[in-house]
Amino acid sequence: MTPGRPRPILIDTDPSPDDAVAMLVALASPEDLEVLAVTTVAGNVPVHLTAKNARKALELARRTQTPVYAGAAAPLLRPLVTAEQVHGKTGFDGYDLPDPVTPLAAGFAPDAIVDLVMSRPPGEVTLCCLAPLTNIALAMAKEPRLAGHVREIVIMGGAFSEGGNITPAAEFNIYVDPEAAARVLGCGAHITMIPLDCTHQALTTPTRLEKLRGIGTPVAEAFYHLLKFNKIFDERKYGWVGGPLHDATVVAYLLAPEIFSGRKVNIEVECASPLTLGMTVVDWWSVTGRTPNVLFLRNVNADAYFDLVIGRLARL
Ligand SMILES: [Ca+2]
Repeated sequence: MTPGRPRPILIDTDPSPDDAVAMLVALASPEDLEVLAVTTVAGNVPVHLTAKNARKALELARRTQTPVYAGAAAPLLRPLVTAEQVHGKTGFDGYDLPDPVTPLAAGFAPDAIVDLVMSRPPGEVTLCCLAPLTNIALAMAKEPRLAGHVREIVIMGGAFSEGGNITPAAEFNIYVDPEAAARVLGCGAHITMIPLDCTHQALTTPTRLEKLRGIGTPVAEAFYHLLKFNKIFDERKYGWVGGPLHDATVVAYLLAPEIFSGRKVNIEVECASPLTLGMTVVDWWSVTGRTPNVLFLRNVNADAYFDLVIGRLARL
């Protein structure tokens, strides 16, 4: 990694609006981040829709030079579970964006991940994981040296004392493909995880949404409506004012790590129990003696986070 050079990243994602905010904040920050590609996977909605939504967001922001690859259509071992109840049938309900005209990049996302990481020197590329970890696990299966070659893997996923959001025990991204998550958490790379404990502090309150809308650009207007649609479900579910802006925390962490805090801990993923499938078992108090494998970010300064996100979106 050359000092002063933007940090190369890959964004693996299943857009819904909070994923798209993460992508656009990264693309609006070329002095800090170089987005090599966006890779999409089945998650919030099926993969043909996540691949479409990623390109919708890039076209809205006029950043179509970033290649978008489509990846896995289903988890490694299990049938796909989606989240249309939160994001609507398209994954992007709440604001009509035109169908994209930019074609998908040729190739399968896990192959592209391997090629883009391995074509660079070791310790360069950071993987930003905003979705079930199927593509990443497949890439690691194809190229076992991948984990030793990345700089860092930053994952939005998991939960500790906050409990789950898809089952009482599990967070959605980990629950959808627990075997992939277990594979990635056990890979030996430098892994940072941003769980629900953290993202549930970062709510799209009316004041923050109005500030976003106040930018007055087409990007701001679209995300004002998309995030407003999203929070209807969350507000009903949690009884909060606003919904969590989960996935943009990953990019915010790369831009401003000082607004997050956490601890290096051991985390294992439950892959067997029907009751707690996909639970991230966080050894916060180090009671097991298992080697810490994850920097687990439990807190964020939410005002600083939204200032950063809104400030960067205002550039587009
Ligand atoms: Ca996501």
